[in-house]
Amino acid sequence: MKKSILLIVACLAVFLGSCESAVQFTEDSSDKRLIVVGFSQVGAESEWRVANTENMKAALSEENGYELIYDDARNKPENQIRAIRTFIQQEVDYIVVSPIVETGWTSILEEVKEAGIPVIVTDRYIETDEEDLYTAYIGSDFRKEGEKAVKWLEDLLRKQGRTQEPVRIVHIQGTIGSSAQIGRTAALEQAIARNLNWEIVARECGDFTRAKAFEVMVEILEQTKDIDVVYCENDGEALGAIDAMEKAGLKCNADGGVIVISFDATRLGLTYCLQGRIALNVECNPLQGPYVDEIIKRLERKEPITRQKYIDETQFDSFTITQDMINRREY
Ligand code: GYE
Repeated sequence: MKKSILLIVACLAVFLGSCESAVQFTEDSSDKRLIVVGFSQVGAESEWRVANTENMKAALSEENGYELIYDDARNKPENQIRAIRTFIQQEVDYIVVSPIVETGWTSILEEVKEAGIPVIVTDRYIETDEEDLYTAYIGSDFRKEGEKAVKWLEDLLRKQGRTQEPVRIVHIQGTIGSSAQIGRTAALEQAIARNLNWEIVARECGDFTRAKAFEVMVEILEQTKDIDVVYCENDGEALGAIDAMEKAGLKCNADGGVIVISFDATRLGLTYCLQGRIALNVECNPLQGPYVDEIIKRLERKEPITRQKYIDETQFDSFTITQDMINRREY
């Protein structure tokens, strides 16, 4: 009898011992818990956007310490507000947002602030007077991109001796109210104001998509085919506009044809550039994921961060681009 009591006590001791080690294990794993991030993306309107989404997902992966809740807003600002409200309810650790348009952010970001969740804005900007509504920004200087484009065009036209004769420009804009549209449009407008021979013969919104740009360009060509330059605010639009022009019998090239200007410099856009059909492609770098990861990791370690960062960007033109440059591209 005594022996069996001893045995029961011994078993209990082993059992309790294993419980203790189980508790120990749970504590250890909670130290390595995943950082929960809600990411509200614009949509999937362009090749640039797809590359940006893939890059973000790779940087904010589970292997890298994250649980990513991804939301595609399908280019509708109201979807974006709804997604962010859901992230608050889910008590995420961080919110990353690529804003479709610049306006309409104050009240939702106040709700986020109230909940104590840091916000990292990527790609496009938000318009707000209250600086502390977001923690950090990483993206592109769209105004500067536009300025590079018009400067290149001014130089080309000067070289071609076209400083007096009328330069007839078609302007295909991106999603109205987005930072990429606002910055790239502003640079063109400023250039038109200083080049008295430049004129806008048509201006339409292509919504950053190839299909929409094709549609609007077909309509424009019904009005006029007397076009010197087509300024498109991304590669998708440039491809759509070129499809329409070539179908109508126009040649796109910087040497006597229609000069097509584009932004993004995705592989496909650069292939058109190598073929001479896009004259200038200003790079817009979508590889922003590693910066977002770095900011979050720094915030976790309570280290200082750079609050505002513009990513490095270059440009390519049909006179100097090579296949090798395209091969080296990541997107
Ligand atoms: O140029 C376009 C995209 O905001 C930088 O959005 C981005 C723009 C990019 O869909 O292709």
